Amino acid sequence: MEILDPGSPMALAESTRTAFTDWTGRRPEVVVRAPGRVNLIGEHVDYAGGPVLPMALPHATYAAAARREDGLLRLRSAADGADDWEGPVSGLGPGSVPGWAAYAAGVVWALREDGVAPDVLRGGLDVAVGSTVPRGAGLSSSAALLCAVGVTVTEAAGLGLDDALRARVVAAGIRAEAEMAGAPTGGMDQTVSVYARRGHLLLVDFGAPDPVAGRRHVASGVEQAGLALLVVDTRVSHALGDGAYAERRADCDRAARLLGRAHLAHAGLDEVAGLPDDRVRRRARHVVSETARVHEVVAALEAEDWAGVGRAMDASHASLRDDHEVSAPELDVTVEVAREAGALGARMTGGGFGGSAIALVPREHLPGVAAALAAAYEGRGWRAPHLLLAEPAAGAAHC
Ligand code: GAF
Repeated sequence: MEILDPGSPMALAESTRTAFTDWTGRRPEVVVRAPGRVNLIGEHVDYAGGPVLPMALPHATYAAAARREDGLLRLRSAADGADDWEGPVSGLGPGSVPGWAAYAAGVVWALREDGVAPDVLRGGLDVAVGSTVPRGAGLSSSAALLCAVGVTVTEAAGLGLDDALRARVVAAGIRAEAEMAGAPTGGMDQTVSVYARRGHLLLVDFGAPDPVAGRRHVASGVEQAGLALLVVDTRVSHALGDGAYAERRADCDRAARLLGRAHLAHAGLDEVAGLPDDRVRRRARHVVSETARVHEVVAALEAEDWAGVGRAMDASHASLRDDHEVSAPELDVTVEVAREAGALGARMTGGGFGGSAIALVPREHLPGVAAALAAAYEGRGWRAPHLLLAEPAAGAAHC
């Protein structure tokens, strides 16, 4: 079974530099790395004002860039089938850019709208990107792209990436994904790609009045405890994913309105039980119960109670499968097989409807879990899953 190697950051930065030079005939002025992410727990709660606990992956997107003087944005990706794109920065706007380039151009547009780096964006930019974040795997290849390009803009302007500027890059990434790429995400993915710290999970409370106070780095301790976080990419991505994500958001917004709550995650289970519509009630129950599980996991991590972390992961999966209805058969089989083969807990991770699962596995059980997954997939006639090891990496920075 294939283990997806994140590659060496130095080698990947160098190959992105070379790709840029081969394409433009000049040296890039900046090279930036921004990671994909995997979420340990706190799923489908960011858009409902709840807490999340993701980490950055060592798998990342690399972007090399240099300024221009003619107002053009030119984009190139090393990904298979990704066409080059170019157009004036001044002409960017929702609906103006197709495909992958909508993300890269989108963040440039959103930064320009916010007044960040006006000189760089007046002059234009050449940007070449390459990535080791698997696409369509629920591991935020899009946030990695958004944040990598966003930070190349701020770096090209010579701006120091302080906390306030990071927040503007995150906001531009969220806006670009919603308005240029049509995906109304909750903000977890862009936040962790920009703010993550090596060896740590990032607790972000999307219901906190102050977003800075709502963020805390939590030491992982997984590796030191002889455990591993195994990510299993089912390699299935269900087409209904996009519309269904927006439907979940709409159900949660409705529940919050009915309860008179600014943030559904702040409601109590008793309140939610009184909601009139069965589907909306189950969606709300997921949000409220998942919110409690995030706090349980933070406490369990701090107490090194690994069985407790595993139990909460299992309960999270059941809630996402039964109440929020965002799982998929491949994800359900993956978590069951991983547990039977020795995982302490397992759950789907990310938006769902396919994509990836995450399992907390004692290191000595890793080969057994991999073999059991290979057999289970083969027995069902499914393509073998891809595996990767989630070792918490740092957030976006220049290379
Ligand atoms: C996707 C979204 F982009 C996030 O904002 C989050 O809602 C996640 O699905 C589910 O937890 O990754």
